[in-house]
Amino acid sequence: MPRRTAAAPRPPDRGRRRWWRYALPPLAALLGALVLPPSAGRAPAQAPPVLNVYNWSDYIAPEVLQRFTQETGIRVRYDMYDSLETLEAKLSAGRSGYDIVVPTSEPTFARLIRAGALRPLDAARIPNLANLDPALMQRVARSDPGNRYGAIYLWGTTGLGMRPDRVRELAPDAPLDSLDLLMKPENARRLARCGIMVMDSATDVLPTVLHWLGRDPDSADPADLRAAEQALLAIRPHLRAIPGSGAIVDALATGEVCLALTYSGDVIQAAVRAREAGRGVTVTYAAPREGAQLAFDMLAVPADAPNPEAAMAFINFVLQPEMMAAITNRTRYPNAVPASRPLLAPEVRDDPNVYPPDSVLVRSFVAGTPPPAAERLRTRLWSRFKSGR
Ligand code: N2P
Repeated sequence: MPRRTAAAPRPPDRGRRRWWRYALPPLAALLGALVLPPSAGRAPAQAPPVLNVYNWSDYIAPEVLQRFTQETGIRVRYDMYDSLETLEAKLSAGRSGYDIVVPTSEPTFARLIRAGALRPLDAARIPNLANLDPALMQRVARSDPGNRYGAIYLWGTTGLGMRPDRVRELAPDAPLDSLDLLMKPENARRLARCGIMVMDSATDVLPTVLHWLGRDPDSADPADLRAAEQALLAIRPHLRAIPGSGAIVDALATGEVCLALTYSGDVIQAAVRAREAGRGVTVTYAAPREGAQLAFDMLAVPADAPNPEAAMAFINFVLQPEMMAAITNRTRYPNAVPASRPLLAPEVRDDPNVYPPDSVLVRSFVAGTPPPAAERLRTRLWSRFKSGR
């Protein structure tokens, strides 16, 4: 940015001073104040430090951000996304301006590490890394050997959100805990009347569909992907919409749809909101009995983060058991800090849809990272599904 005039040497004064010589510096300052962002003219020492967070929607307890600012003096600028595709597009353009992002361990976090787009965590500044469950951190070491680039924030499953009373009414013989409820066209056809949505994310939906078909969720085989496309196109006419996951929380909570394929905690949040609204809408979650997709979402720092120190301080702050408990209580996603468990509200701690029991975990799977060519096929498949062709 060009420096302003103050430091420029002036020609020696030849006697007749011109008014604009005096007017120029204040005018420049005034223009600068109008044109430049507020922090640009301030000395760094005076500027309040800012942490730029890019996180999933409905994925924080607001009081945690307030406490962070109170205790550290660091202000938080907070933006949200509701799919891995949106996050990845933003980060791959570079210079996102974010200090904290929350990619899923695979494929997004894995790809970001490989692309050099993340900065290693500064473990010396994050003593609370020791609070993380080593067994869970071991599971994400496949994408991040040695756990150098990320700490598990929250995790969860992908499954079915539904209004069980409406579903039973319209499809009495359909199983409530199986993906057949959505993926068998005869079920989708009957439920279309009360509204079905599938979240808009090839990355998070295709592995679930492939797994339901009995194929490898990470398959790069065009035949497998064609089968998944056929299955999706067969239910496409019965879907009300394929919106971002954020919109599905509202649609379930208000009763606008009776079936949706989306993230576990989002459904449970919708169930809580529906109950609180008291209008007779009941929402439940089911992890598919065929085996649920399990996802670990990582606290990570972009390589070009403007304020990496604040990012490390934030990760350390969030990993305190008390903060993690507040976040899980609010979002209904499980965390990876065991010492937070006794601090959880009993109805959250004991909800098998929040903390899946072993019977669900043994059948679950974690998606991998398809090679670029397969990724391109998946993206194209998904746009055909969305347009219904
Ligand atoms: C938050 C969804 C986050 C879950 N609304 C993604 N694994």
